[in-house]
Amino acid sequence: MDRYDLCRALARDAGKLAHRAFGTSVVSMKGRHDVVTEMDREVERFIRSAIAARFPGDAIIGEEDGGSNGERLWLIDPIDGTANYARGLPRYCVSIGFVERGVPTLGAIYDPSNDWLYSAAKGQGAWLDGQRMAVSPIADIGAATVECGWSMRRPSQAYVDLLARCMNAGAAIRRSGSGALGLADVAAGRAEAYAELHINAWDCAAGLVLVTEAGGFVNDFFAGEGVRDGNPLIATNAVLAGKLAEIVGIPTIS
Ligand code: LIP
Repeated sequence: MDRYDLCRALARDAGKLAHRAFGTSVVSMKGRHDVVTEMDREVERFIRSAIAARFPGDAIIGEEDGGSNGERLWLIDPIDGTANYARGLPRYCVSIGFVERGVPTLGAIYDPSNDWLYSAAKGQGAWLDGQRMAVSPIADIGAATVECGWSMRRPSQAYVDLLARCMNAGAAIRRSGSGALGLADVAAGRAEAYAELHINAWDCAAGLVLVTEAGGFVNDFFAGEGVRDGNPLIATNAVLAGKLAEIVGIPTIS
């Protein structure tokens, strides 16, 4: 079993484990509007042990138990959209990304509520189960839907200003509570863009591969200390990239 096969199989198996406690797992708070459940921790342990058993030399960083960087690095969000998961809202996923020497090369996102497996490997396209995915061709920001991810990691006013810039440009706005599924929607052409002022590497590593392999554009998220500290993120098609970068305030397009 190679790393891509493992990534996909693990995302699905971990998602089925998570779904057993959907809406019922014991909840605690890591901070304001920052939810964690007992199942987050159990799922991350499940994923970590499977990776360590097959690829013991690889590094692993997970949302709940951290970890250290390495040339071959797995980035795990055991439950992305935890606030939705905890309340029984069917908009959450397991996200597993793999980064080799700073380049994201594998990704799998499993949505248990729909039994949808999104996957991509560098140079092998992006897939929703057996269907090839492609980003939306819409080139007019005034006809675009932009999902604006949100967390308390940036000031509320900065988020309000982001929304205002998107809406003043004519875009429709969405915020669904799962950054990984928001990126999967861009890869599937269900939204024209995903933007967030700050997102963590484990939330987006898999989705970055999905979007690029679906013909889309992402900023250089892993620049600087992106793995350790996170970064701003835009994911869209090539035509809207410049406009999105201006709206979000990402200084350069890589
Ligand atoms: C996620 C955040 C992300 C946000 C998502 C989700 P989770 O956290 O880290 O920035 O846009 O909506 O809330 O669900 O993995 O704790």
